[in-house]
Amino acid sequence: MAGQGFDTKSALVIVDVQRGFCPGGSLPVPRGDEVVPVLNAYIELAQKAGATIVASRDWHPPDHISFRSRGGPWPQHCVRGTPDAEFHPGLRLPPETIVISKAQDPDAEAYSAFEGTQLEAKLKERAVERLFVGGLATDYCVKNTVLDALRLGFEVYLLTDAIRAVDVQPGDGERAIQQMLAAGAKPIKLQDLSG
Ligand code: VGL
Ligand code: ZN
Repeated sequence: MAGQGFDTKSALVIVDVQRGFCPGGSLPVPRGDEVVPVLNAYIELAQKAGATIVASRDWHPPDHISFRSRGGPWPQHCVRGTPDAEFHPGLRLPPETIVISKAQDPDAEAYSAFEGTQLEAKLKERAVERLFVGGLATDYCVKNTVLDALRLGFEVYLLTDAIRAVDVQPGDGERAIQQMLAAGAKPIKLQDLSG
């Protein structure tokens, strides 16, 4: 037992667990859907402890700069208001979940859930000091969210059993994990919390 569980000064931050990033979606992360049952277990623990629960979502306009139609690296994905942008239907988000919609500016990429959103303000409002971050994808939005959180002074736990990588290049996910840990994130798994 790590003794580092959820409390009222903690937030569970679930990054981009959307249909579009799961098998069958427009930008599928290999085995992306495997994070869903694990995150549901974290959600239960967080709820019991009175922690804040945040879910970010990629919420692009149809002409987003990251799309191939505009010379970007990605197929069109997670266009706001479409089924592809919905949270994975198996993810049991409680009604009080704070939903953060990101990367809405057509002309700017924004991988971090903090970039151009109210996330930092909402966490500060609740006096949250410690974040538990999981979701999709390890090598893009999870990485950038974790690195921003550390820069902003949050204590950050990386949920290593609730992340999956795109791995455009083999090893990208593993390198992203090493980068997050080197920057100060602490790795944690469900079994460390639930004993
Ligand atoms: C993401 C690629 C493009 C992510 C978002 O959520 O990790 N990856 N847009
Ligand atoms: Zn995107």
